[in-house]
Amino acid sequence: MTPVNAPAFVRHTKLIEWVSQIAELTQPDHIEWCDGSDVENQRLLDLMVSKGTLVKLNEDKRPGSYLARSSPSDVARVEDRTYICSETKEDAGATNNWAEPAEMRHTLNGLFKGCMKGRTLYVVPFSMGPLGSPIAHIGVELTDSPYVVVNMRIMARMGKAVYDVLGTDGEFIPCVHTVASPLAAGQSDVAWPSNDTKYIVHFPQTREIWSYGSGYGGNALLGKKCLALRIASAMGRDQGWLAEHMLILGVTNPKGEKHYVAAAFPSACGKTNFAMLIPPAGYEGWKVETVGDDIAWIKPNKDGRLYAINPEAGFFGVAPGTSEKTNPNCMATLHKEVIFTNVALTDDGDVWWEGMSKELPSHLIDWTGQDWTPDCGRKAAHPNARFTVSAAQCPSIDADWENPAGVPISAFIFGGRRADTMPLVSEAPDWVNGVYKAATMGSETTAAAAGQQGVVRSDPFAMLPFCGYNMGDYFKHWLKIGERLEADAKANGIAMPRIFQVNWFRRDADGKFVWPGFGQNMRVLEWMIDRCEGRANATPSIAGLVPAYEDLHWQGLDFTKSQFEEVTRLNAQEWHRELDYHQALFERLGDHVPAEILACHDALEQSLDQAV
Ligand code: TSX
Ligand code: MN
Repeated sequence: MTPVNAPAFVRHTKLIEWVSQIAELTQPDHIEWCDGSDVENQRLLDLMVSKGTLVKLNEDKRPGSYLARSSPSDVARVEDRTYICSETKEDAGATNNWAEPAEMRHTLNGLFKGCMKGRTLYVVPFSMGPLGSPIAHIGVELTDSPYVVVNMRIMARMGKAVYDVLGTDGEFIPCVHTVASPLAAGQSDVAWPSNDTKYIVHFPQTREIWSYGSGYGGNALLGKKCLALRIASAMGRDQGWLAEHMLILGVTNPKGEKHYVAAAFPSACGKTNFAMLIPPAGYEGWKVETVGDDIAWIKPNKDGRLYAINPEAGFFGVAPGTSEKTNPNCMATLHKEVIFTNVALTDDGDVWWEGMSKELPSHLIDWTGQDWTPDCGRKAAHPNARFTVSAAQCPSIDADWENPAGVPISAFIFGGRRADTMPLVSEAPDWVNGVYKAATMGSETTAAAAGQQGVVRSDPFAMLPFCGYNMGDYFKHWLKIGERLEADAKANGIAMPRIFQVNWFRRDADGKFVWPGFGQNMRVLEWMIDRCEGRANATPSIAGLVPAYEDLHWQGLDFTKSQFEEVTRLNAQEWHRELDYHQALFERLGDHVPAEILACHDALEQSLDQAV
């Protein structure tokens, strides 16, 4: 192997050796060591405009912004092509695809041979978490996609400064990505190269990521789901911390009491909207500030508290449904320097998507590049269309969002989309019951996703697609963190983080949403903060500790006691069915489910029998 030349700012011998190895395997025409500079970024953007990968948007309406249209066969994460290659199948657990590591290495070695021919290999150094933070981790992604480079620059701290932190022998997580579309000499490229064969592969033991055939989102921006969740969850298990699929927000009341909460929701529950919530009328003097909208890395501190960072630097959010009504902070964030993917293009060079405005534009270019009119019968934007934008541009960004020490977490929130059974809000009586709640959470599949309504799909901790090891062991890890925290908190005379469950999506008999949601969720946040401060009332129930109508504040909203009854009613029959769902989940997960969790289930069944 002949070592490749690296610029002077790269002083890490092992890294240069690894790049040389991968270059020998993948055979790129060129190698570029990215420095993350504005000049480099603009050069790549211009290159992609000239190749048709990007459309430059109207500079007056959307300064510095671009639109990418992916191949219609490359529009989302591919869970059935995602592998956790731990030593044993048991360690990956029932919820992950597993392949024997040596066998998978052999497969990948064959696939990656010559896969970058005719392309440039970009070396992309990035930090997940503020540069140099003790909670942060470094990755280096080798990719043949310039689209990945410009997106990684927004989503992570990317560039030269990472090499300074790495030094000559610092640790990094190697990530190899290819669109798997080699070009023969003279062969012209397509706007969005990809391959019908796709592999998203994780080796948790050696902490490596290999991604083949897709250029989209979590399949290709390897710092996000692959590193910050799947690999990091396994690191957290080994090192005593948590890598979670959670937003982080700070709430401040008019007295100036500030609490940070971390919240996990499955997809299509409006995580980004909640992270950027604007307090409604009646909440003058309150503030909600955003630390992150998707991922939290959380470490127990000696003081007995949990401290969380957002490992990301940007938002890679779903565009459809985002509007001035649903999320004004997000709309403001998108005013400049955005990369849009698979949204529609307006005639004046701006973007549009379903749900952005009530009035439909009379003409658009849709996400496939075709003419679109309101009566054409097709969607203008793909339902999974995305924006990539710097978190620093968010008007509600928290002053401490880049604090290397993280922010102290007062409470966890777990939620799902449920038409019935689950009340608006409940609190777990203790940590173990909180872990039970999170372990058994689920969401109704939307009609679009499953072709049917009302089917509850379990999504423990909203981590089903993102846990890099056995889900039962993951529950155990949460219990262990709780035990450690309980001891440290007690010694320091401080309260444990509380664990809440919410449901913004209860429906009445006519199928109408009963809870107004969005900014009005502030009322639920207020109750949680008051619980943390030891002020608010709660009553035990089968769903945990729940507020009565009088325990929430209703200033500024006309919401009657009977409406409250609709969003909080507990029904024994529904709960019997619910506990059956939990039983089925535990059977599926197998014998790694902790005994404490099974004991919670038994206790719930008993109290349900007694209550009826
Ligand atoms: O994001 C949502 N949140 C959290 C906001 C802080 N959404 C959107 C989910 C899709 C991504 C919600 N949708 C929420 C919610 O709290 N609630 C609902 C359901 C709902 C939808 C519309 C109305 C009320 C509730 N009302 C009107 O349309 C007038
Ligand atoms: Mn997510």
